[in-house]
Formats: sequence, C-alpha cells, structure tokens
Amino acid sequence: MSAAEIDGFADRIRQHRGGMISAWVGIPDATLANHLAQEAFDTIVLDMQHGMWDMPSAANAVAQVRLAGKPALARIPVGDFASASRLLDAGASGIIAPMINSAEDAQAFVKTTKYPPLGERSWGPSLALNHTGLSADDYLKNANALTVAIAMIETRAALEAIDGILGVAGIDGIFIGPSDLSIALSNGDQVAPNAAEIDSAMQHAVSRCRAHGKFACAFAADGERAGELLKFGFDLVIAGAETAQLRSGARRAINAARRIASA
Ligand code: 3PY
Ligand code: MG
Repeated sequence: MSAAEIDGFADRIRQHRGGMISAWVGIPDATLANHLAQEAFDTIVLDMQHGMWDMPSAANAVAQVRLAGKPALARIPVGDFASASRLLDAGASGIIAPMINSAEDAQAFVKTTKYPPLGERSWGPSLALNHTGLSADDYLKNANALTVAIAMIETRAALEAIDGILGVAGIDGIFIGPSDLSIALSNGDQVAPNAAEIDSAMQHAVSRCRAHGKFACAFAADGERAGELLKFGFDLVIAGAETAQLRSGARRAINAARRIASA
C-alpha cells in the first residue's frame, strides 16, 4: 500500500464502509507488529495502557506497521494526552484514549490531538512528514482529517455523557472497553464483557454514534465475539489480543503433534 492508501484509513473509517478488524499488540516488539500486519487486518493497535510499549518502541512499531502497508493506532495510558501528540508526530493514524468520562475529558484529548481551530496540537511531526511524504504546509492543512481521535467509553459516567462526548468537535469516534464497562456497571462485582447488559450498552452506543455521524469501535476477546460486534454495526472491532492469538496458535500446534504422534 502507498502512503496515500495508508493515510486514507481515517476517511475509510469515517465513511462506515463496512466492519474493519484490527490487531491489538501489547508486547513491545516492532517486528511482531510487522508480522501481524501481514495478515488481513485493517489496522494494528499498539496498546500503551496495559501493554509494555514505551515511546521509542511504539514509534518503531508505527514505522514497521506502515512498512507492511497498514496504518497503526495507539492506545495511550489514562490521561496521557502529551503522549497522544508525540505518537501522531511519529506517524500513528489515530489515538485511542481510555476513560474519557465527560465532554471536558474529550475536549482535553482533542486539545493535544488536533491542530487549530479544533485544538492546540503543538508542531513537530518529523517522522509523520517522512511517512506521509507531505510538505509541512500540506501536513498542517490535512493532519486533522488524516488522523482520528477516539474516546473510550467504559464507565457509567461515560455512558451517561455519551452525547456530550460525541458532540465535541474533533472527537472522530468512540471505542467501547467492555471489560471496564462491565466492572463499572456491576459496581465492581464482575468482569463480564459478554454480558447481556453490555450488549445493550454497546447497541445504544452504536446508535448514538450514527446519530452524531461518528464511528464506533470495540474490543472483543476473540474472533467469534468480534463477529457478533460487527453485526451490532461497529465500524472497527478488535479480534483478540496478540498474546491470546500466540498462545492459542501454540496450543493448536502442540495438540496436533500429540494427536498425530499417538494415532
Ligand atoms: C476494556 O475492555 O476495558 C478495554 O479497555 C479493552 O481492552
Ligand atoms: Mg478498559
């Protein structure tokens, strides 16, 4: 894929052209991200909230994912909006911010991810210029459109404030974290990302996104759940973390070897 096709990701997801599937990587190894990007994923998310990436390793992974012809997104740690603009400077196509619980949180997130007039992103996109091939002027004119700011909805307060969050100019879409949402809705009783109550909250969130003309993403722990979420109308879903995919692939190989050896 050319740089223009990679950077067309933001337009594609905004146009709701059909369910996208993303990889999710927390192991801080850029070459691992490159390997996953060879598969038919639409994008690769680097998880800096619960994964082990630091800024240099994440910037290298963005480059390795782009080398494989795919756009990279990064999930920042809670409230770490300074890292959001650094990751965009490194060429990430979008930022996922966890625990955005109010329109004020959403505005603080937009402040660092969008240039004026939407926000106050500070200038310094050196690697992004290299990756996109754009001049400084063209990057400044187009960066707000070429990159996406995605607010995570994963608390009771966020659900209640969803229209306010979606109404913030510069928030391009939302991402549901079903594990945290299930913990919040059960007042700390359980992690139940596939509970019926979570399904209803997710369907409600998709319909609010449609009403605001914004896109909806969500995490699923495996491909089967990812398929169900695509049926709910999500624009982009995760089909499990790389650690689970690695271990299930290893388990399948061991089981196959034992089965054939003992037959
Ligand atoms: C959640 O389910 O809470 C997430 O943040 C997805 O990783
Ligand atoms: Mg979460």
